Amino acid sequence: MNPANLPRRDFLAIAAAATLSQRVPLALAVDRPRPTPAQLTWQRDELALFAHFGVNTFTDREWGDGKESPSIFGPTALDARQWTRSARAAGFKTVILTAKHHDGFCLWPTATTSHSVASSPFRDGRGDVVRELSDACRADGLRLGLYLSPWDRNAAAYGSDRYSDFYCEQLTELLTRYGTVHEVWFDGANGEGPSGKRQFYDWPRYWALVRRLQPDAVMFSDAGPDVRWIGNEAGAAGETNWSTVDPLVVPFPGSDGPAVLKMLQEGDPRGSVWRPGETDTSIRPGWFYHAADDGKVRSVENLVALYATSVGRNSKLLLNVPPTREGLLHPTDVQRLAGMRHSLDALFAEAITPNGTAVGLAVIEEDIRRGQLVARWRLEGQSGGGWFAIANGTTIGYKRIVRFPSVAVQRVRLIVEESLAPGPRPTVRLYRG
Ligand code: FUL
Repeated sequence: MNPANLPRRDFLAIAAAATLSQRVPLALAVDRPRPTPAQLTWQRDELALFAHFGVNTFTDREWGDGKESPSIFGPTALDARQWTRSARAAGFKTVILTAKHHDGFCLWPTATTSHSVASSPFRDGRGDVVRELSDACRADGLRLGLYLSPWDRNAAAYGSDRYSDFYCEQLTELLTRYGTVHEVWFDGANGEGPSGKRQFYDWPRYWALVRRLQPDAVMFSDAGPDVRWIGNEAGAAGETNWSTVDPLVVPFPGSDGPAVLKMLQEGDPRGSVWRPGETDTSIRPGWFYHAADDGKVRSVENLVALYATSVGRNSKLLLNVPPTREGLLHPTDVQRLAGMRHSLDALFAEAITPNGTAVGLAVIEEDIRRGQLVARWRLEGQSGGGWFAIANGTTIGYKRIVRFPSVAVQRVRLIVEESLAPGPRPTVRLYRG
């Protein structure tokens, strides 16, 4: 139900409730952090596909130790177009590839180490998975994202000052050879290297390099700087989820502790920077493909619920769908992705105007170009007599999806009970659910 299509009395009821019930503002809306164009595009995309692929695919492990021989990397039928076509058909807008995972094996022919596809049987040592994926993304109109694990269990330099140079060289290759890279994905994993030492990561240097080479890319990590980890790998953003954070609470990836976790999950209404949360989780129990998990792929119902606990809680869903040893997305996974799309399309096919019909699902949205303001809201319905609450919550942000027991109502209105500042009225669309 777009407000423009509302009967006039409902429009007035919602407008009045939204403006009159706001509490004393904490600040002017113009002072609030707002998304950059790249952050806005990132959020509106809603869905990104994660592809964990590498030597672990062939050893059946989740974390390689860096001692794997490149000779084991031999996908027999790799077809990156099959990945991107499946992703696109399911409404995903970006594919993020593990260009290098903790084992250090590089999926592109890097000049920094021989521990790469160039030493493998894949395409007789002339293969480049990053190139094939970037070409496929371009062909199917998808964005490309790359994950370069800072933890490298193969690199001899790991644990020494030289490692940052090595890491920056790898970043430079990835960010200069393949055209536009839209997201650069950093995790904070930090373990012992071959030298038996932990590594000091020079995050300001890495981030500055990415900004220089790909100014429009968003950078993901616990600490952003552009988008933050949501704090778990189970697929659930906080029910309260601000896109603003206090950067001092999570200064670098790998920061730890209860305050960090709360900041990742919920953000901070008084936070000084815009850093929305990305919810990464896997369609299978692990991140890498294991044939033994073929019967444990998330169901369509589960994926629809996942959409609601991520995108529907002001986050973005990064769903991992790991390629098999052939180098293809597994048919079961592809079928579940298509089922998810079909179910979401059916669920949101037609917004309804109540008029006595039962509603069971609402999609509430703030215009986040103006920042995020709503701190508490209540959805009310009216059937015959007075108004009664049908749902309530805290934050809204880009999108809040709320399901409630179906109720027949004549009209609905959204009451904004608490807002950080006066701002645009959130929109409400209703569905049968
Ligand atoms: C973590 C890694 O340790 C996991 O293997 C996986 O890649 C996950 C997405 O990030 O930090």
